[in-house]
Amino acid sequence: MSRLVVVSNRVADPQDAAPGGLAIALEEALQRQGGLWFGWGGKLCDQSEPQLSISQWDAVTVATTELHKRDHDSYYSGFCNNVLWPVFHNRLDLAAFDPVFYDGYQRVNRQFAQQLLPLLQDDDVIWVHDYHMIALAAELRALGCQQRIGFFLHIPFPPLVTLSAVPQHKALMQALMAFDLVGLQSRQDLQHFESYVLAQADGRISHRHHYRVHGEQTRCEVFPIGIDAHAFAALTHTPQAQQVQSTMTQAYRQRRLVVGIDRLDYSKGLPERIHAFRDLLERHPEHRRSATLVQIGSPTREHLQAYADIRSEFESLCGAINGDFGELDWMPVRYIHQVLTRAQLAGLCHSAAVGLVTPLRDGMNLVAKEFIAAQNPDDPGVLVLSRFAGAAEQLQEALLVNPYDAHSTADSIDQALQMPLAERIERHQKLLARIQTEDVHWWCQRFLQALGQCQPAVQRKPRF
Ligand code: GDG
Repeated sequence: MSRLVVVSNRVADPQDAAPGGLAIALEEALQRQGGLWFGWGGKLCDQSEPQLSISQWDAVTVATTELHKRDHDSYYSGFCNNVLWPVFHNRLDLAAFDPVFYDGYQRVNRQFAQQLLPLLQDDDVIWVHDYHMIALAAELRALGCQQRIGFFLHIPFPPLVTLSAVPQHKALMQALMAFDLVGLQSRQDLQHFESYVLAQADGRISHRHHYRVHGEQTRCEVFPIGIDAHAFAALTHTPQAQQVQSTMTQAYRQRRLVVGIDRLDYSKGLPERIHAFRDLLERHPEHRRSATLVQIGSPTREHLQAYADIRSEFESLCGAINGDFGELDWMPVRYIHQVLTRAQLAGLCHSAAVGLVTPLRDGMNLVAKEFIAAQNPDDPGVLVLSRFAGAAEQLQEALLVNPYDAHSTADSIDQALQMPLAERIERHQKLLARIQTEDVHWWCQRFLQALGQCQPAVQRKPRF
């Protein structure tokens, strides 16, 4: 079995007591095959050369590098989070196209390639993660790397017209074609990829899942990411989760909980969620005093202006709805700007009658799957899910909503709160079966199997 090399912007911390599903799945694959995890360790350097630190974590070698402060600003805050994140989430209005950002992005991708290359062995299989590293395979190939290189995009692949607003879109897509395998979250992402390749890059489909552009050939397929559904369900039995459940029962007595759990990101549709909840209370007064929205908005990328703006917009909407509808012993929205443990999140999901997952755009959305995993199968809550989340393609038995439409989203929350037990059980059984089968291990194995089937670059025809 080939050794697995995982590359991501950040490396998961082995000391993390509550790693997410992705870190668990990748670590498991790395431990099984033996492997190397390479990424930025979180340290910045000034003038000196970025240092590589290498440590061992059972069968896994962890190699972390430093970034120059200037590169970090232009690469991470600049091109990653001021260009690629907003554009790929359909927010051209929030993008800042400064050429300096792209230079930094290329420098960091080149630095990663230069530092990774000497660590590679001949039959390694390399799996690169996410939008921070689109240029990595091209940089590695330029240095002579011939191992198989796969790429998984965790965020949505944007429509042609949106992507082509990025001044460097041609170079980016050319770089993407240097990967042997490109994995996307949803069929819609694949359609967007295909329409770019066919219409903009003058490419063609050579055979199923294989695309050829200017002499480059890559395979592109859909691999929807999953969670470890059994592990998340097991968290609901931990003391921490049960503490949350009893706190919720005491604090809310007969009230029904509607729960939202998100990083406080503008892609997650948090202001729109408050508009929908307000609409629900206005048109369905029977839910006043009886339903409460508990919203975790965990801090994220707080140094960026767009994130400060979404936070103040969201907090002002929470204040207004509580002021307008709150009573001495009931508030419609309880908003918490903190990071909870995963066990606490599982307990919160388990206590909820409704899970409200309404991003405006999302590659997949793991919270939707975690909510399903955490339910009591004999009395499950109902998932209200945005049809603009990649998860909607798999989770058709959820109540699918258009989050821009407050009125119809409110109607779906009302429907969820009133849904008879038999219907809730029927929907939940189907959803649970799907997230248990198509879990994070299934995702990981399918991707690695497909990558293993790709011909190594050395056996392929010349690229240009
Ligand atoms: C990207 C893509 C794609 C949230 N608050 C807390 C906390 N979380 C956890 C959730 C979940 C994870 O963070 C968030 O995952 P999502 O999938 O919802 O969203 P992104 O962070 O935007 O992830 C996304 C994903 O990559 C995987 O490919 O699904 O579309 O955007 O696991 O539970 N965890 C803890 N405390 C919190 O307060 N411990």
